[in-house]
Amino acid sequence: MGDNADLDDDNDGFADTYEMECNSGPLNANSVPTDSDGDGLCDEIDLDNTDGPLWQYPDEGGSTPGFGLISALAVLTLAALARRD
Ligand SMILES: [Ca+2]
Ligand SMILES: [Ca+2]
Ligand SMILES: [Ca+2]
Ligand SMILES: [Ca+2]
Repeated sequence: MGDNADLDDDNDGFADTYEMECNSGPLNANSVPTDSDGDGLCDEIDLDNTDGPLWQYPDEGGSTPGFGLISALAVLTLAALARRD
């Protein structure tokens, strides 16, 4: 497969686009993204590098039960705060 069509040019298991986002080398199999908390997202795009492998924010591509409720409450809180001004 040519490099243009290959999503993982160095075959280290991380896609080229992901490696670029994570500041690791997409053409160097020895250069892989750093994932401090092991949740599958490299530190560069992980919103919290210390929250452990079982937690991913929805923004990180995972799904977290209950987050919909939390975010709804956050929106309501922000709206309430905004109205106070
Ligand atoms: Ca790669
Ligand atoms: Ca690499
Ligand atoms: Ca991580
Ligand atoms: Ca994380």
